[in-house]
Amino acid sequence: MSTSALKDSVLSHLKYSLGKDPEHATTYDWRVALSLAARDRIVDPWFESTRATYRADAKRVYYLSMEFLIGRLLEDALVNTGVYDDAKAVFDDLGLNFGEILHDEPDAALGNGGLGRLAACFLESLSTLGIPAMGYGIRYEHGLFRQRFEGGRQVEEAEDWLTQEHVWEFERPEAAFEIGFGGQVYENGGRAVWRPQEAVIAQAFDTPVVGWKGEWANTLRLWGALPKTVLDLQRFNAGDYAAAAEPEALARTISRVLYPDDTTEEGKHLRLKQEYFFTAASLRDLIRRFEAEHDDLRDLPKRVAIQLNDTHPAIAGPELVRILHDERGMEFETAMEIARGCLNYTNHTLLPEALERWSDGLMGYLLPRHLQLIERIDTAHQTQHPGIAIREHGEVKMGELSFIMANRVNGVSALHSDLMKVTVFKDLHDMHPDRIVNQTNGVTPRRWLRTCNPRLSGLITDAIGDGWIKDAERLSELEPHVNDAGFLDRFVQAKRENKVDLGQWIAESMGISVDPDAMFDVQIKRIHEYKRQHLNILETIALWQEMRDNPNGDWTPRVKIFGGKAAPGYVFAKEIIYLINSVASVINNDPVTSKWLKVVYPANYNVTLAERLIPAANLSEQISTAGKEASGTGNMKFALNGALTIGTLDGANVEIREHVGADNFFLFGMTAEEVMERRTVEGHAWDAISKDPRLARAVDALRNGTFAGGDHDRFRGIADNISGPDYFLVASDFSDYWRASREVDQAFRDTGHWARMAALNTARSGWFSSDRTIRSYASEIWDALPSKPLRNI
Ligand code: 26Q
Repeated sequence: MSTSALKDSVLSHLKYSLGKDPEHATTYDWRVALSLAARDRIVDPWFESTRATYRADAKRVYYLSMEFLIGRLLEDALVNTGVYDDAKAVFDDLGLNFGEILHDEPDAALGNGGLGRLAACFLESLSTLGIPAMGYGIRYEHGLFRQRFEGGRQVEEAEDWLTQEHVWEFERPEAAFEIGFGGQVYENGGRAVWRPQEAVIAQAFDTPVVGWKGEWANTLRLWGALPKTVLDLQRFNAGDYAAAAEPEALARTISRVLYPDDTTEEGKHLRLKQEYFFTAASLRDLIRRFEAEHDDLRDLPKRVAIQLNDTHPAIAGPELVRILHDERGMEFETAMEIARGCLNYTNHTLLPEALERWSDGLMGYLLPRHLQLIERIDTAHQTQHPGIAIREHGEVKMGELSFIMANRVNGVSALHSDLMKVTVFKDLHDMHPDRIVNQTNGVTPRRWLRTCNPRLSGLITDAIGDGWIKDAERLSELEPHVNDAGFLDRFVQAKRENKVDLGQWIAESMGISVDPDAMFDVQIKRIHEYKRQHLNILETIALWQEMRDNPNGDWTPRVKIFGGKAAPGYVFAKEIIYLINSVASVINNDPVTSKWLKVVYPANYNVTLAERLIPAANLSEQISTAGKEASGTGNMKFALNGALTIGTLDGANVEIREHVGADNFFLFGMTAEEVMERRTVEGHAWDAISKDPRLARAVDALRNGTFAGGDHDRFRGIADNISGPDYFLVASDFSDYWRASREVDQAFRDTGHWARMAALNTARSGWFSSDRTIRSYASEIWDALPSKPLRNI
């Protein structure tokens, strides 16, 4: 692919696809023209992948997920197809700002956080490995809300990524299914027949997902909801225009918005509709594909592996049984066996409030036949294994249903999988001791190192070649280089330049000046009590207080960077946001401490902002209460980009520490076991506060109005929580967090040693590639083989 051919292609799309004269083209026009030119290069390998899959009659993997947090697609597509440098040359040549064109693309924010981003990394790895796979989800018109701060408080605004043309997708009007809801179940000749009361159409929209070097491309198939009848013409003719448009509005509601809540389960009617809508459409689609080539549905488990991303698609179990038993006449027991042979379930949380349950009432109303089948599944299971019920207190427990219907159940880090066995799924695990397996999460090194951090990846490639991009464990070849002063200098230089870029962006977008030689200390993730952003801000307050006590001290300069959204209904999380912003405005305006300490909280954290922040981080904050963060994936991205972690023994932190070495990781806090014990100590928070005067003074600052213009009540809620119930043990972990933070300060001053530790983090993080994770799912869960690479570019 030459630069001139790419240029011709861009200009031709500008002219013939957009109808624009280069003289009058806007940034948007250029971006769309380039995207179409890039897309052209993906279509052939995409078709070829599909053909190869048919030829090989290969087993297919279907990843069902309510969320795919894919972010921007253009830069990734250019890098993966190997035309990034050509594209840059084309735009340099045209005298246009290439960076501005890339940044014009809106984020596809079809997810809340870790679970959705994991699905996106998995799709990319499935394509890089050449495993025939398809991601199934919902084409939300409005992705995760946009966050603004007004006077320090979070304000949510609707996100509207689809108002601009989404160039990456292909609409498939021919791939459409009718999905029913409600109604009654009748008996007909000994068979159950479900007659839904209403129905909508699920229509497919396909986006190709290209792997490294453009060798293979899989499909992300997202379902949009359409009405069966667009307009009620009778009502329209009678002049009742609003009522006439009602069927369309009702149907479209289903794929209208992403639920912006990632922990508290809310029993919303529409959410269950969304879950059934995309699950039922996906199952029908994959069965149609199977039946086009095979005639015996009993072979389904040999040809198809279905992965349920959490319980959100758990209705797949009863739905598959319904199709096989009610619609195809298979014996119930056989149908169960076939369904179980295909289905697998990934659990992403142990938080009891996040485990989905649906009331019998709602389930029976929306999915009457499924409720009957769930009862039957429950009874069948209890006959063989008494003591465990899927239904309890008038509710269906989706975790139990998923477990029982799954061939394999997996946790997302070693600790989390072990905890599943002794907590939420203890009884089921005792009955089915082989079912739970661990699959520690991973992240794609293409997006999360190669693309987002070109300086560091260039340096790595200079040192060891570019084999690491496809085989991340080869990053270990960097180890000998960490003793080479020249290499370390360049490593430090790359990090510093990333920090300068970020500093400029912070100055321009927020008006805060930061010192690029200060430590960039970053905590980016959803705002949650268990993730403990309030522990971080409390330590910031205590540090600021000590700096003011001792303004001639030799303090290590820090920029504390926060990023993250709170669920709109999560009051405490929103209080934490308000507190961080309030602390920021006091500290950033204090002339006494301004050369050492800044607090920066850019609004609207998303995938694109993560790509900007992670390459510039020195310190990664992974400080959840042990036992609460199932895995974390941001933690892996930071380590890969040469940031050191300050963290608890939670989720994948445990494994990161094992890989990078305990000397290159700042550990603090109670273990999961100690956490459980500590909670039984009466007055644990008060006890911790009374033993640590620093903590007492920081909590007091929340109560005396220091950060609230003298208002004593504004942060009383947080203060009372930390010193009272403190379920997440902020107070009890504070002293050790303070100790570890000061060790970090000391370590950062020894720049040579810090650089070595940082480089070792990069060299030893290759294991956290999602390629490793996907290979392991393929061999231990799916029994699916990578297909041969098709071509090399
Ligand atoms: C459920 C019911 C109703 C409404 C919303 C939900 C819902 C939505 C999203 C529940 C949970 C989620 C998302 C959970 C999530 O992102 N979990 C994270 O998954 C990551 C990938 O495995 C882990 O790394 C994180 O530790 C985990 O918190």
